[in-house]
Amino acid sequence: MKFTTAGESHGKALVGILEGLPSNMPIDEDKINEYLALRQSGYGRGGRQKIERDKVVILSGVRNRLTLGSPLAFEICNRDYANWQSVMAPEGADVTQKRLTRVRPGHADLTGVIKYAQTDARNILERASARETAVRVAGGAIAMQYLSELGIEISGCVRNVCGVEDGNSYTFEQLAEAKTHPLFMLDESAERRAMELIDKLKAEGNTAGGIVEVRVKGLKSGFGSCMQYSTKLDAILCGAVMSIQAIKGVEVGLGFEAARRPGSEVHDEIFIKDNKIYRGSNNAGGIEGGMSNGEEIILRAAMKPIPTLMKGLKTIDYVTGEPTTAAGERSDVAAICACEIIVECVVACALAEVVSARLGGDNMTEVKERYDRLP
Ligand code: EPS
Repeated sequence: MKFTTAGESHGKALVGILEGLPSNMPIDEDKINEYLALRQSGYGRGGRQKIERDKVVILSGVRNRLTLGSPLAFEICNRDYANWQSVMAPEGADVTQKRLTRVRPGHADLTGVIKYAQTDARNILERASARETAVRVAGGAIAMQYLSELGIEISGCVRNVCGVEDGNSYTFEQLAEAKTHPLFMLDESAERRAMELIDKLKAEGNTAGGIVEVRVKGLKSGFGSCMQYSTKLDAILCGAVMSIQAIKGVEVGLGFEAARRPGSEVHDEIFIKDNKIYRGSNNAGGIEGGMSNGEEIILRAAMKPIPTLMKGLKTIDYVTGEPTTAAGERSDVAAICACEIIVECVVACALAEVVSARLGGDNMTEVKERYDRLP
């Protein structure tokens, strides 16, 4: 399975191509659109989300709601393009408008203009923008449908917003409720404090990041491999999550905490009862030796604060070389709920690729039979 995306933030549309799906897999467009709407939701979002109403348009690879086994291409239109056509149109545009030269610290602007020999950071930010994550969510929502055919489910919640933490333990089933909360936080007291903090940061022209937790249930053991570094499941999943805009760290299971504890308080002891092997805990987060071990996969990702601050950080104008403050376009204050959805979807894509590489199978029945036969 292979997934490619294209599209600029204020261009005509975002486009995705998902190759390698088996045939005869049901595709539920409503579920894709549900995930797209969830990505747009959450407390702390900015003005752009009032313009966009993301909906997937499937262009190929599906007939009568079933995959054909051919590349599945789809698009999500940018409604904002109507306001940007004169600046962005591929067939001719006024590129003297909407120039961005006051490069933003923490964004791709400065390194991008140097690397791609541009004088206008718009030619960089349009692609570096987190708008691209809409198409990754649509692709991930399709990958989730593949995994769900095998009984593999993905869920998650927000754990921390700019230092306000929810440290409680939740079962996988409890996580489903998180998406009904304004900040996807299950601890209502922490969520209230986080919302107050977002209000305060907004008033200051500031932004917030946070930590999300995403878990996978129902994945059998043995996915990924201990035989070659590039095939290790933790490396693949963490690499995929790190590829999301603004992600600065990923943990598996206990993560960094494992380094602070002795071995006896980290490694999950193994037991057997009624001929069934199980572990007494899941500090490994479901992955040992680069392979799934049959327990829940537990990942946490840290998102840095959004780098477009209304109050503008110190920078230079790249063209004049003069010190100035960074461009402050309209911006989200926090996009941590979007981040949670995106991490789920990116994990779904990466995992579907690993699962399909092991199982193969040209049609969904064949794939299911092969999965069911695994121990
Ligand atoms: C983004 C800047 C903002 C966000 C955008 C990501 O866009 P604009 O400059 O148009 O206001 O709203 O995110 C989305 C549009 C989206 O759908 O998530 C950035 O610079 O990364």
